[in-house]
Amino acid sequence: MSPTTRSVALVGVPTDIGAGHRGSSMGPEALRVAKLAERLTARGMHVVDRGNLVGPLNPWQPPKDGYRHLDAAVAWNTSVHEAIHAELAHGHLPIMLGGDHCLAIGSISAVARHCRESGKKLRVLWLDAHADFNTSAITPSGNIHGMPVACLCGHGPDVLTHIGGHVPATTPDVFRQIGIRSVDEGEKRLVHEVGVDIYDMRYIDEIGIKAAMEEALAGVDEDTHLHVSFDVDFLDPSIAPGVGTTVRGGPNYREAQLVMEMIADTGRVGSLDIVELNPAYDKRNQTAKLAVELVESLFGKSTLMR
Ligand code: 6HN
Ligand code: MN
Ligand code: MN
Ligand code: MN
Repeated sequence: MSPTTRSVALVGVPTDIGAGHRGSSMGPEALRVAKLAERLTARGMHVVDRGNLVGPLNPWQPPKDGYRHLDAAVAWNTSVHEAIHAELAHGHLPIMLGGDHCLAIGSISAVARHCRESGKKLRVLWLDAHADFNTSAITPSGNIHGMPVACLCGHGPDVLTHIGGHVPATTPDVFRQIGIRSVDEGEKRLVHEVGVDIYDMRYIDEIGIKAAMEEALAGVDEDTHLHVSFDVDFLDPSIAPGVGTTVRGGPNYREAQLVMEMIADTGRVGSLDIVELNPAYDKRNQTAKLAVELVESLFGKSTLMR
């Protein structure tokens, strides 16, 4: 392995504990079947598949005090935090194979901790149809996958905001949310109040995906650790039906590719979540295959001729 070879660790987290539809627990295996490891290896990366973390089964209970499955979500996220932090501490680039998006509490708190320890600046690119900034007081569903960004910024139950031991795990200014088109009423007020930088679909329609990405990536430099949290429902459902929470009007195939290519051009990607992929809603694993194609672009595969 040459010293410049990126060493990548795949960490499967087979749970749908935070979601309102069952099935994203099958995401890690669908990504393996779609040849994620093989494709990254073909790009010259050194890939190790760590297998799957283990945790509680989904009890499929209604929400209690504004949260569905809070205890189990804490258990899964605690394991994720430790696993992702260990990979980073060893110099590996972790790719979390979700699982639903509540798991970003564990992964991003670990990345933030690693950045504090290594003196890096954190920037999180949150690719999603949703802002995921609900709290128990405003959530329409109680589903914790609608709450991870709020929890990471200190708005949430102690058992989730304290994962990793630093409260808040990070701050709203590190986030750039791209592709947003479904935000609940109370959630909208809260993201404005705390000042999350949101590149919603209306803005992207108006200025174009290239200009939006230039803004989202402004200020990224050699000291920046870029974390990409890729919720597959970011993509337009016409190309990515395999998610539980489809919202029309997302980026099309080429727009999504350009997003990944522009992130790759920075050369600063240090960690990645692939979440909310739901094989129960997919056909012939097409959404997993598309996610793998996009991840290849995120790591430098390009059709560029100049
Ligand atoms: N996701 N805002 C809705 C809720 O129930 O809080 C949907 C959240 C979806 C979360 O897709 O990661
Ligand atoms: Mn190692
Ligand atoms: Mn999400
Ligand atoms: Mn989403």
